Amino acid sequence: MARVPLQAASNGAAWSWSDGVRRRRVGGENGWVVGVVNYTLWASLHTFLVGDFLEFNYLQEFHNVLEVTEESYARCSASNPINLYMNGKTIIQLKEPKTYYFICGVMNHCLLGQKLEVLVLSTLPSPSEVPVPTPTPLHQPSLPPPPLSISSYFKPSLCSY
Ligand SMILES: [Cu+2]
Repeated sequence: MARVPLQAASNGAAWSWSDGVRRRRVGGENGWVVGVVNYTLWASLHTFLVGDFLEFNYLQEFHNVLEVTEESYARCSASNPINLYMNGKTIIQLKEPKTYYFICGVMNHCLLGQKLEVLVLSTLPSPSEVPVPTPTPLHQPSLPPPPLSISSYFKPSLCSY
């Protein structure tokens, strides 16, 4: 057993990793749907790194996943997608440090907000740059913090919602 938690279930963030590979479930437990999740907001609450996986869960009768260009994303154009996925559970590895654009190509779902833009970083930003909202604790813990290790950068605190 190298690294521990495979599921950060308590906060519903629905992401997991093992051996340093991180997988994010798009939209959390709602999945890839129309009219429920603000995917721009969802993406803003997460950090995406090269090598991470996105998992789109959806009903294939109703939705699909199109990777598109920035222009097509802005216009919600489903013509000439870069990639098209429609198997109901689409897992995509983010292999490059760039902005990826995804839309649903079914009817007007994209215009209704079923669109996702993710900025993929090559490395984690330094901790001081990560906007982690920290609730003010009522009592400061008296124990010293655990030693900082590489794996502690991957704790769900980066993905806290
Ligand atoms: Cu859709």
